[in-house]
Amino acid sequence: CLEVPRSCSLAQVADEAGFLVGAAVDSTWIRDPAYADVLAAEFNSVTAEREMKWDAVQPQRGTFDFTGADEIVDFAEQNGLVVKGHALVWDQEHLDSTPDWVLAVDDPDELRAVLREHFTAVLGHFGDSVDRWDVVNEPIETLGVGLYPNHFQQVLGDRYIDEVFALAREVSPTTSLWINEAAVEFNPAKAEAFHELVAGMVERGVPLDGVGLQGHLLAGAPQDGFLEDLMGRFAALGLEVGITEMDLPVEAGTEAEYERQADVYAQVVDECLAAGCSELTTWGVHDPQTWLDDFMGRTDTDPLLFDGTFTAKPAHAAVKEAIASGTL
Ligand code: 9MR
Repeated sequence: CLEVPRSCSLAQVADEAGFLVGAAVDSTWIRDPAYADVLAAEFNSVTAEREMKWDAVQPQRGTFDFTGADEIVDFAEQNGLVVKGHALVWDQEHLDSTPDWVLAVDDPDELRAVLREHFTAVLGHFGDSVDRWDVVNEPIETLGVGLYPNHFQQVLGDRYIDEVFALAREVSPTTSLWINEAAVEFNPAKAEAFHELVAGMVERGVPLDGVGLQGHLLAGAPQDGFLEDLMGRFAALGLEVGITEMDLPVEAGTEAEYERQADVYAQVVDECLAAGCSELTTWGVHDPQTWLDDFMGRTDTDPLLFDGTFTAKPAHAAVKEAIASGTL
């Protein structure tokens, strides 16, 4: 497959390269047989797009619901896909990923107890069936350089990140623990702030195994070499590094735009491999699944590798070729 990538599926190429190529998925989509077929044939890992988040798994204190997440894990096990857990701690204004009952806990010790209950139940439930977790998602301000003033930072202070990583390691000694950040691809100042945060964690001996750059490329292609340099600096800290949520909206579903999109996907994979990164996840399997249509108020952002009929787009071939040529 690495010699002639076009004769193989994306997953076959990735398997031979020792690379993970993943998609964000949802149990409601997996029930569509056409979607399930493409997912099983073309990807070798999955991330739950929403069903492992706090609001989904513990909507009320002590009330757990793993229904959707378990469907994803079962599908992954039946089809030999690696599962990435997303996300233990993530609180962003206007998104309901942390339920209100958690946001109402403003006593530090009580919040620590709540975190311990959550981590114990969730990490215990999934055990080894989830390969690794995003322990903290989006620690830095969306467009800034300071720590995001989320509920955990407000109640526990800046060291909440160190604390929750230590807790995750204590509760699950073997799970790989990741930190995941958005919008660094076009923002050198934020990228520096994120690097400084991560380097500080490593220096303090915080149990951190991997760094995810989300790769929602709303502003188009990153500057040549930017990702390679940044990912290389994370790898140099002894950490795994990956692109965890890539999508790239295009102006319209025209062939020229799809070719341009393919070039950017190839650029990202090239730079990822050159920096020693080991994975690319796209934030959805096919264009109709994307969150970007809602976010951008359009119906044609077409940011993924497959179109609405599950036909592979030029970006799909480009990613295969980039993985093969970056590995050989
Ligand atoms: O795509 C996800 C959307 O379906 C959810 O409603 C939303 C809130 O849970 O989260 C979206 O995924 C986000 C991811 O978890 C973290 N990075 C940004 C993604 C897009 O908002």
